[in-house]
This record gives sequence, structure tokens and C-alpha cells, in this order.
Amino acid sequence: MKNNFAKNPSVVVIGAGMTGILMGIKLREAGITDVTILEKAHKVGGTWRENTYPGVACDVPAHMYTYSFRGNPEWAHRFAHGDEIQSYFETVAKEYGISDSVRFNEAVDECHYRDGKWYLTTSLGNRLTADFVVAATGILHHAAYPEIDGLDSFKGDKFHTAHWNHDVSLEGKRVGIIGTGSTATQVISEISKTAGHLTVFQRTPQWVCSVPDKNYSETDKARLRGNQKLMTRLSERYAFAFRNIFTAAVTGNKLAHAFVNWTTRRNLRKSVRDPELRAKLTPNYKVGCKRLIFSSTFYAAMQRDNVCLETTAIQRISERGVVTSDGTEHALDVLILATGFHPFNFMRPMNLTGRDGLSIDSAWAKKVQAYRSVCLPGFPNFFLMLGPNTPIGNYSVIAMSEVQSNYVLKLIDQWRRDSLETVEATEEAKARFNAYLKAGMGKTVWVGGCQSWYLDPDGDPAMWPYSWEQWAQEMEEPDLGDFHRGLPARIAPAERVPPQPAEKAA
Ligand code: N01
Repeated sequence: MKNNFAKNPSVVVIGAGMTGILMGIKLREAGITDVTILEKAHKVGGTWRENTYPGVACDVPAHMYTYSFRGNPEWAHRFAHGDEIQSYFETVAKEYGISDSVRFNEAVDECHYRDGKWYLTTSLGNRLTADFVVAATGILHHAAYPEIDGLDSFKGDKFHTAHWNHDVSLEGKRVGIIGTGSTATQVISEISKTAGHLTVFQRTPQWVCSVPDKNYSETDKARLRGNQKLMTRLSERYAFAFRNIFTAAVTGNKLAHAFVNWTTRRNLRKSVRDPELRAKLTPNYKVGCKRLIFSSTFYAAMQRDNVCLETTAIQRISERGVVTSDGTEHALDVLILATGFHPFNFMRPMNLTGRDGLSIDSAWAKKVQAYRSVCLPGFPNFFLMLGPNTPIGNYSVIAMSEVQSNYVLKLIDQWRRDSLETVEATEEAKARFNAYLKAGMGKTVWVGGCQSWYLDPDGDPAMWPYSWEQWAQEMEEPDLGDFHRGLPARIAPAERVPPQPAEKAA
């Protein structure tokens, strides 16, 4: 591609999941030819490659969960199943020539900035030098194991949903599952069909909204094939509804919240007739405080004869099963941990240091924050995709990545035309941005009296508290006043780590 820029940067993208594929496509479109994508696994797909548990699906409508430039007429369900999504990403990566250029089975171990360049060392011992690094490393990929006494003593089969053991058949077995989040509700709906007996260990009930699934017929698909315009219209219709109902409901729109509150409570009332079970499944916090669960099958699954809801607290795990605080031992053959992820482990375990030896652990020692989610002061020419306060929630994370990738490309363009010597947001800009976020949190539903992975260790939501439209508009053009011009002041020694040995370019 011909362009009028003085410089053509070298860029390393870390990760070939949904965002890494997108960045690869966008960088090439921008005429940037020196792009290396490193992927720790053997194929593209990220979270959809990793999560293969029974029932895995996307609870955002499939036609909305696609790249805006590459609709998918082949979706078989309104809420696409994990394998369909994985296959979509593999297809797009192939079509756009991304898979051929990814270096698979090569993780980034070290990533250090010095004098205008990034120096990376990979798990294969290779060394690379780059002008820019884009961490497309995803959000929820470090499985959280519960801290329960005796967890390792269990003699049956035990695994986390993110590392499903497909060698273990559940047919006819006594199965226990800990957790009732978005993942667990999908798993429970599916495995309750075959397990001999399923005990669901619930610590906190969840609000569940029913949006029925739909199978797309061959006629539906044929209508969409070759018609990107129609697919875009369909995607926009879903996005409009989700933004104005679910996103609005959690970010302070009272009318939208009243509607979601009403329909969610009604779903529980209509779906669960037994008052005792209903009471156990009724949360005591606001609808939407924890991520709203979309399922039209969970409540039915909970009422199967072979399913039992256990709300007594777990005391410990024994060799035979789960012991609850009333002294009951629930004997199990298989224990499934649907206990979620560590959401603030962005980019780990990579060893990352920015300018003047500032380590990411030091930079985030007090709080995990960024400027506009993607820029980290002290880490010039480095972008973290889907970083803190991205408007994640019940919306398409692909749409978020597209907005952020355009923002990042505009910043790289500033470097290419020499308007910015390095791209680094100032500490002041970060502080101002985070104060602005904090000011908006009070009216959101996340401060509605619940615990969830949305909250950081201080209890502050790591979310975007305003409307989607406001976010997209503010991300449209970078405010260059928020970036360093010329040489920034050195970072105080107390915040640094010892200097890293010099690496040679690959
Ligand atoms: O994890 P979670 P998840 N003892 O953290 C319980 C995305 N996602 O994997 O509520 C007992 O939500 C914990 O209990 P409590 C989506 O963004 C998307 O389900 O903390 N219980 C909770 O019930 C989602 O939000 C899709 O009291 C313990 C559960 O484990 C995110 O992934 C599908 C415990 C953890 O729930 C995470 O969802 C699936 C303990 N010690 C997931 N520790 C889509 O469809 C934890 N729990 C797009």
C-alpha cells in the first residue's frame, strides 16, 4: 500500500486471538509492512481456542460478535457456539493472510524498552527489536482456582472449566460444580443432560436474563451470503438494542435499568415455580451488578431431577468430595471448578519494563490503571488492547477492539509523520482520565452491593461508566495534548527495577 509517511515502523503484536488478528489486518491496511505476530499456542483463536467446555457459546448475538468488515453468513445459532467462533477466527485469519505470518508456539518472555526501541526475547530464545509493541493478550485467561482447604486432596477427577478434561466422561457420574457465573450456567445447562447427579455449589446467586437462542436455517444463511450490507444491518440492529438496553441499564439509565430489572425478575418468577428453589436463586443485589447472565436454559437445568442446588458454604474438600459447613460430605466422582479468572493479570507472565527500567509490577503496584485503557505512562510506543476500563460487559468485545485499534493506528500515524517522537501518555493525563472515570462510577450499577471480577482490589469498577457512544466518540481522535512532546522527565529510581542486560536485534 502506498502512503505518505516518512517512517515505516516495525511492530510486534503479542497474541493471535480476536484482537491480534484484527491488529494484524489493520496494520497491514495502514501500509505497515514490518509486522510480527507472536502466539504462544499452536493456532489462532485466543479465548475461543482455550475454552472448550460443554455448552461454551457467546452470549452476545453472533451477527454482532463479528468483525464489522467481515460478517459471517454461516452462523448456525443466534448465540454462536465456541467451535463456530473458533472456526470463524481461523477462516478470517487465513483469508487475510494473518495465519501464515503468525509465529506459533512462541511466547514473549521478556519485553524491555530502551532508547526508542523495544527488545523482546521469546520462549524459543529468539530476540526481536521493534518500534512498537501491541499486547493483544486478552483479559480473562488466567484461571482462578478457589482457595479452599483440601482442594488438592480430592481423589476423583478435578479440573477448571478453562482447562476442560475431555477424557473424563460425565455420563452417569456424581458431578459437583463450584460457581454459578456465566461459564457455570452454560456448563450446567449442558452437563445436567448426562451427569448421573449434579450438585451445584452456589456461593452467590446470579441474575439471569432470558434471550432465547435461534437456529439459522439454510435459507437464512443463503440470504446473507455475499451480502455484507445486510449482515452489517443485522449486526447494527443487535448492537443498537444491546447498547440501549443492557449497556444503558448498567451505566445509569434508569428507564433501561427498570426494564432489565423487570424482565430479569420476571424470568426467575416464571421459570422457577418452587418457592424454596426460587428463594435460593434470588440475588440480594441489583440486577446487572455482577455481569448479567443470558441464558434461556439454566433455570430449566436447575430443575432437572438429577440436579441439586447447594447453598451451604463449602468448608473444605475431602478425598471423596465437598464438605459443607453443616458437616455434610457430598461424595463426588468429578469436581468442576467454574471459579472464573484473575482479571488483572494482563500480559502476565511476560516480564515487561518500560522507560528507565520501570517494571509493569511497579507501575501497577498501587492500582492497575491506564490512559484510555490502551496507553501506559512510562511505556512508550506500547499499547495494551482491552486494557483496564474498556467497556467490557454484555456487549461485543470485537467492537471494542475495533475502536481501540483505530485509536492505536492514529497514534502510530503521529509517530510516522514525526508529530510525536515517541507515543507516551503523561502521568497527569492518566490521573485526569481516571478521576473522570471515578466521577462516573457512582451512578453505575456495579457499585450496587455485590462482589465481582469487575471490581479492583480497592472495590473500584475497572469498567467504563458512561455510554458506549460517549466512549466511541472520545476514542475517535487521540488528544495529543495528553502525550509527551520531547523528552519526558526521568522516572524516579524507587519505581524502577535493576537494568536489564542489553539484547541484540534478531
Ligand atoms: O467467572 P465468574 P466465569 N467458593 O468470576 C464462584 C466471561 N464469559 O468464568 O459470585 C465458592 O463470573 C463465584 O462465586 P461469587 C464473562 O465476561 C463470557 O463464570 O464470587 N464459589 C462465581 O459464582 C464473565 O463475566 C461468556 O460468590 C466460588 C464463580 O465462581 C467472565 O467470563 C461465557 C469461589 C465465578 O464466576 C467470567 O465468568 C463465559 C469459592 N472459593 C464467560 N471462588 C460469553 O458468553 C469463586 N467462586 C461471552
